[in-house]
Amino acid sequence: MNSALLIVDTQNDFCPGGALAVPEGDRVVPVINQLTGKFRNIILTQDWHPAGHHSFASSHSAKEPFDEVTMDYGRQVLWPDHCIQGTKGAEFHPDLNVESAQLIIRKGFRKEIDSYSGFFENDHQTATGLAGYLKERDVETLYIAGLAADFCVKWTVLDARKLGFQVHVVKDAVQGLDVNGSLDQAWHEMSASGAHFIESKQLLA
Ligand code: VGL
Ligand code: ZN
Repeated sequence: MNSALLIVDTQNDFCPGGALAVPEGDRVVPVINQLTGKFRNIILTQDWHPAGHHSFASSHSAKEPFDEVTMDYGRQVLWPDHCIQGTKGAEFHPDLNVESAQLIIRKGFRKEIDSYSGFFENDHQTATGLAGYLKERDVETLYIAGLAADFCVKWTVLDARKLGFQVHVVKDAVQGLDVNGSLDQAWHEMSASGAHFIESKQLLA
């Protein structure tokens, strides 16, 4: 059975010093780099927004980052401007081993809709193409790492489970933002979805 390492949004803006920094987000980088040696299939996702993206608080009058609004597709947290196409913040962390990746899925590139999951945009309907790619490559098991545990990692995990993939979240290779309890909730939701949790050392052994 084929497996793949799926590395979610390990980009400068989600690391300390970035526009939407995950506390200790950069801790995942050396862990992920060790894991890449163990996989033949490595896939990256990259948050990739145009300036003025509707998920940015700056695109709404009288809204602050981390406020919520209702979009056509449902609730949306508003974020500081981040991962703007072509900027340093949107680049992968400089120490991340990206050479071994065979596919980069960019997401969130349409102004009107956010995309947390690597599989679907936030309408939960518009596919990114990742599921088709994995299917054609006979990949059935995913090991998931990256940022942020409670947003893009969580939604990628939930969609992967819905699509029937076996999912292992590498616990020490993810870090969360924790907005109003979102991290605890994410662990519960991922667990309830049937995802498994492992430590990197179990994979490296
Ligand atoms: C993410 C918020 C906004 C993530 C991306 O990668 O978890 N979070 N855009
Ligand atoms: Zn984003």
